[in-house]
Formats: sequence, structure tokens, C-alpha cells
Amino acid sequence: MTTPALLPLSGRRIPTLSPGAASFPHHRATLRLSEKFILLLILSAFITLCFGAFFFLPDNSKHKRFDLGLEDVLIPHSAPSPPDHKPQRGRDLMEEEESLRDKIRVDHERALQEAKEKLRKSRDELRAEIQTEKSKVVEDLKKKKEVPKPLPPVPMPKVVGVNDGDPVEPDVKEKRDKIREMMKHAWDSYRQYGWGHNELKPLAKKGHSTNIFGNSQMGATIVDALDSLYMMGLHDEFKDGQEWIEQNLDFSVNAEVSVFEVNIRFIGGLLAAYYLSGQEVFKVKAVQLAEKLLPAFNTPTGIPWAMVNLKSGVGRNWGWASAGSSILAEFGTLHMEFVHLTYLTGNPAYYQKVMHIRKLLAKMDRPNGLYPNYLNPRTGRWGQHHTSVGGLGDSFYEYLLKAWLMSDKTDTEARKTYDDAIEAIERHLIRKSNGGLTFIGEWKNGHLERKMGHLTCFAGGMFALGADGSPDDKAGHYLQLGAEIAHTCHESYDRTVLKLGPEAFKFDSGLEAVAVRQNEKYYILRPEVIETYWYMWRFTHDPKYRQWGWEAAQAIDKYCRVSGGFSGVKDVYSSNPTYDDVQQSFFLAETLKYLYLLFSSDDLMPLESWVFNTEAHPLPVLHLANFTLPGSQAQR
Ligand code: DMJ
Repeated sequence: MTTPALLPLSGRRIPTLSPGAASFPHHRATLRLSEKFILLLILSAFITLCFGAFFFLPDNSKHKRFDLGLEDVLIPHSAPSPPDHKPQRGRDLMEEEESLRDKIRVDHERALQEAKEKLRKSRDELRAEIQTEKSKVVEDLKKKKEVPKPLPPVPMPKVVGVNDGDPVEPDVKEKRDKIREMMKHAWDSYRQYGWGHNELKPLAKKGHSTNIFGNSQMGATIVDALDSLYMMGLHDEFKDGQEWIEQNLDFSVNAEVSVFEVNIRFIGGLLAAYYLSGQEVFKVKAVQLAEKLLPAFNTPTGIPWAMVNLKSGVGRNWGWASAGSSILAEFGTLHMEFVHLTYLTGNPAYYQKVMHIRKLLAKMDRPNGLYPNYLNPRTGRWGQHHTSVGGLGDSFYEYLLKAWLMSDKTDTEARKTYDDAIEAIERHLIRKSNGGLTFIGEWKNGHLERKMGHLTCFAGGMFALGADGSPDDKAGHYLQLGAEIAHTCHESYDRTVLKLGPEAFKFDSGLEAVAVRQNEKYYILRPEVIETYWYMWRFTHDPKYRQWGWEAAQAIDKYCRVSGGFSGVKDVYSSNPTYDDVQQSFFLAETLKYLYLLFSSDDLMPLESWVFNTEAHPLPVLHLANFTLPGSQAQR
């Protein structure tokens, strides 16, 4: 019979033998026997070799390992000393070798034992074991991700007046309750329709985002709103936001974001939430995010790019900015948050980055003592000579003053830079209109544009805040200037149909604080006018500021409130306005917070202890006279 022979020789299939070969069965059996013999011989030779190698190969313990990246190279420490010269050392070496051999033997036996046990197990048992090990690794990885690295402990600054602030007057209390109700409506709507998105479309009732957040869902409204919720005593909502942040806020995303916006809203918001609540998670997230912003500073001058990709670290500037420039109000509005980051982490990098910007600016020539809004980060030269206390320039001046306040007035360099800048602004940009309204215009290539933006209205509050400590005892003058700006901005509201301020207004050709162009007539829930009312109220207690604030609150509630939240309006001069369908995150961070503070007593967030960043996130005053910031000595 010609049986097909399939011999398991070295695992290879042997082709079916020819009928001729089938007639030599004895020969085949002999072949199998000799093959087995050869195999046995090879195996025993191999075992002998291993055994010999184990005892006679050079001892690795006498070699230093040099990791050259590609492979390990063994280099002897030194030639072994002849035993007759150092007999004790020779004995020591032998003992060392012996104990090493014992250890290897034990390890070897244990490994063999484990292998044997494994072989005894069934396939299913092995599979189950592998599965358990796999899940353990996944769990461990998860835990590693979740458990944040602890940061070094630092003295916690004094945290005072973070809640209550109940006003004694019942009518004021009623107004404050109304503001809290508006906050609840804005938050609940976002919670219901836009949760996790950056912002809310209150009419479409869905999430919204803009390019400043890089179109990734980073929950900007949650982060921006946290401290307002906390101050207003909305603790369940705060907890809800905190949970979202713990579980979802992740910065390892491929998103190109605005360095400035992310700093003022996210880092500022997280730091404030940390200081108010003491919850570590906010500090850890702020630091994680700040790390992602640092590559933006990798420019030839150290002036950061406007945008950075959080994943790749690649930065660039806005296409619309003059000559590829970075923007003064963007790279000049990092100081407060970055000083706090260094304070909390002990990492000098943050502080050094912002101090480098300050030093670089100090060395530059300034046309008429003014700071142009554009600076090229490659060449270190100014772009277009356009100076503004509104958009593109505003918070640069604000942060000079606040750097001084936040340092417990020890950063006198910042105060001096602020004073000099304000002096030039007063000389060249501040004028009185024919109708007697004080306004701050914009300087464009040697020409004053008699136009003021809604954004510029924050300056009233800034002048009042900086009055104390101004040079030549001009405190009264600056408080008066703050009052005049507040009045002008109130007029810009009062001269509209909706009693809400336009984006920009003119003081030209008979026009007094009114918008002309259609694209300047919108109101997008901005805070600056109310912000100035609040500072003026704190410094003067003139009841008109509460009155003006209440007018604005009522107008917002009447014209901007919809069932799905609050929306901006496109034309404040139209009795039948259309909505822009965006609930801006700064409405919850700033507008409603400043209104709430306006109707609270002064012991809520006292200005001696807190400094508000440009997005209204409060940061505590650091007593830097008693504390040296890491990296600060190297700078001086
Ligand atoms: C806010 O994001 C900040 O106040 C910023 O400084 C400029 N203005 C917007 C709101 O109007």
C-alpha cells in the first residue's frame, strides 16, 4: 500500500513518497532512528555549552555599562589586581562572584519552575491569565494618567472675602438676587444645550466655538464661569463644572489656540477656581495647560506667537496682523497668570518669559512715548504705528498696573512703566468732545481718530484703580478721569434705543458717543462698561454707578434674554433687534460677575487682597516682599 508519508521532521511537510520509495520500509525506520540520535547529540552539546558559558564566561559585574544610545558597550573598570598584591580584595571578589552565581542559579530555577507550571495549565486557563494581566496593565496606565504629579507646597496667599457680601439694603439685595437668577439661566441653558462645547448658541440651542479655541471642545464656558458660580454661592453648579473638568478637560488635542485667550480665560479661570475653592485639580490643570503654551515663546526675540498648536507646539501669528506682528494686548497680557504659575510651581520659566518681554519693550524706542499695537517677533521691530487703549492695546496697560498691585506694590518697575504710558496716552489720545464728553481716541500714524470702542471703556475702572499711588499726588485727577470715562460710556448706552452700548462710537462731525457704521452697532454681552461702574462704585460709593449698572442689567434681561440663554444683538439702535445667537463665555465670567459685585457689599472680594485679571478672574495679592520668586534674582 502506498501510504502518504508525512514525517514531522523539523516541522516541514515532506512531499508524498513515490511508489518506489514505499518498497523500503526498513530503510525509512533506520533513517528516523539516526535522525533522533543526531538530534539528541545536538541537544546535549547545547546544554554542555550553556553550562560551560555560565561558569567560564567573563563576569559582567566587573564591567561598567556605557549607554551609547545604539548598543551597550562593555568596558572594564580597570584590569583585575594580581591576587598576591591585594589578597583581601581577591578573596572579596571570589565571594562576590560566588554569591552572584548563587543568585543566578536561584533565579534560573524559579524561572524554570514557573515555566513548568505554565505548561501544566490548560489553554483556557492561560488565556484567562493573559486577559487578567492585560486589564491590569490598562488599569495601571489609566491610574498613571489620572494621578497628577504633586506640586511643591508653597505658602497659600491670604484668601479672604470669597463669599457672602450680602448687602444690607433690601432693594440692593433684590437686584443682586436678580443677577444670580440671570447667571443661573445662562449656566443652565449652557448645561442643557452646549455642555462641554466652548460656548452656546442660545437660539439654535446647541454648542458654539470660534477659532480662538481652535475648534476643539474645551468647555470654555465652564472654566470661565467657575469663580462667578462660586462667589454667587451656586455650589452645585460649581461642583458640576469641577467634575466635567476632572473627567474631560484634556489639553493633548490637535488644536491651534490663541495664547492670549487661553491664558486669560483658561489659566486665569483655573487659577481663580483653585484659590477660591482650594481644589488641587484646578491648579494641576492650569499648569498642564501652561506647559502647552510655552512653545509659543520659541521665537527669535522671545515675543510669543499669537497662536500655538497644543499638540505640535508650532506657533504663528494672525494673518491680519500688520507685517506678521504679534499683538501688544496679547503678549502683554500674560504677566499676572505667569507670575502665579511660577509662584505655585517653583518653575522660574513662566516668570522669566514675561519679564523678558518687559525688558525687551523697555529698551525700544516709542513714537511719542506711545506703544504701537504691533511688534514683529522675528525682527523685534514695531509694525504699523497704531496705538489704542481699546482692542489690540487695552490689557497691556491694565497688566502693568495690576502687576504692581498683585506684587503688594513691590514691583515698582511695573508701576513706573504704567505711569509713563498713561502720561503719553493722556497727552496724545485723551480729548474732550464739543459736547464736553471725555473720550480716548486711537492714534494712527500721527493722526488721532476720534473714535472710542466699547473695549476702551474698561479704562475708567483702570484709572480709578491706579489713582492711589500715582505720581505727583495726582490721585484725585485719575479718579476724576475714571469718572469722566464712566460718564461717556454711560452716554454711549443711553443714546441707543435698547440702552445697550455699541461696539464703537464717534465724537466727530457733530456726533457724540454714537455709532455710525452698521458694523459698529452691535452689542455682544461685553462687560467693560459695567466693569468701570463697579470700580467707580468701590472707590466713590456714588449711587449713580449702581443705578447705571441696574439700567444695563435690565436692558440685557429685556433684549438679550431668550429661552435658551442670552444672545448678543446686532443693532442697539433698532427697536426690533436681531440676535447674533452667541452666548459669549465672558458674559458669565465678567459681565454677570461685575454686576453681582456691584450689588454686593465691599467685603466680597476686597481689592486690598484680590486683583482681577482681564477676564475678571480674581488672583490673590502675593506678598513678594517676604517671598523670592524662583528666577527673579537672575533677572535683576
Ligand atoms: C474679554 O475677553 C477680556 O476682557 C479681554 O481683555 C477683552 N475683552 C473681552 C470681553 O469683551
